[in-house]
Amino acid sequence: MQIPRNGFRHALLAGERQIGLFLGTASPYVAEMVAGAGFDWLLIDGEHGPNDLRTILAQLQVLAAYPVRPVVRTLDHDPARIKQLLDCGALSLMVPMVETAQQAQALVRAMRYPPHGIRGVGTAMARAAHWNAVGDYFSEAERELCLLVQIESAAGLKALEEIAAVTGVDGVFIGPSDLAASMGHPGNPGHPDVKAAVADAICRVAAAGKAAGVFSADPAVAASYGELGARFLLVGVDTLLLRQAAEVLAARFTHGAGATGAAY
Ligand code: 3PY
Ligand code: MG
Repeated sequence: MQIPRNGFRHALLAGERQIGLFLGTASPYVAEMVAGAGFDWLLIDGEHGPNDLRTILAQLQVLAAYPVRPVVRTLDHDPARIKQLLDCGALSLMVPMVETAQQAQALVRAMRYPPHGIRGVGTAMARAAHWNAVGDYFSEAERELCLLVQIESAAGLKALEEIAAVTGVDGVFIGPSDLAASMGHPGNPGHPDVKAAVADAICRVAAAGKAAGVFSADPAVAASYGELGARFLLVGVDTLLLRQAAEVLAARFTHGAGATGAAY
């Protein structure tokens, strides 16, 4: 038995654009609902979404039946939590708040077994290794696992080239919301200075030879980041899609707003 091929990682390495959606409801049912919507990847959010190991596992299990590629965003840099996510079968991890090359190197080590890293061995308990049924899990994991680091602070921007140069970092995702806060514009990722910083960061990641990623729920802004060379884009959030659609429907019947259906 073999581990699944990590289509997300191979697509990034081949320079193919990946369009994705945030999953923030912590619900396998919702994950399955959007699994066939047409996105290339789905980001299960373990940083801000109310997820725990079991809700992440359940979402990975339902998504395994679909061609869409799941990526898990970690809560933090903790190697013990990273180990459990990998053992649960997450092939691609996105790690928030990376500000130095040393942090990126530590994350690479957290994802690798000795002698290249510090990941503990527990394949008998690991869905990832199909509970020891995968013949050579150790070398297959080395080949298929994908590490995306998030740069989302002024300090991270300063160290961008060193972070991107770390071997084992497959992609660098710019977080406009945290970057906006770090630049003194909390809640305003659309501020011109923030958009300029994001655009510059995308170009610098691409120039460093790594895949750049970014989020914008504004389709025009997301498209402009794509034109600059962002290879893995998040273009929406399931929670926002549901809340906004619910508001439009409610308003249509309660205040008359949206009665034209123009919001759709
Ligand atoms: C951010 O914008 O801060 C994110 O983490 C996601 O885009
Ligand atoms: Mg962020």
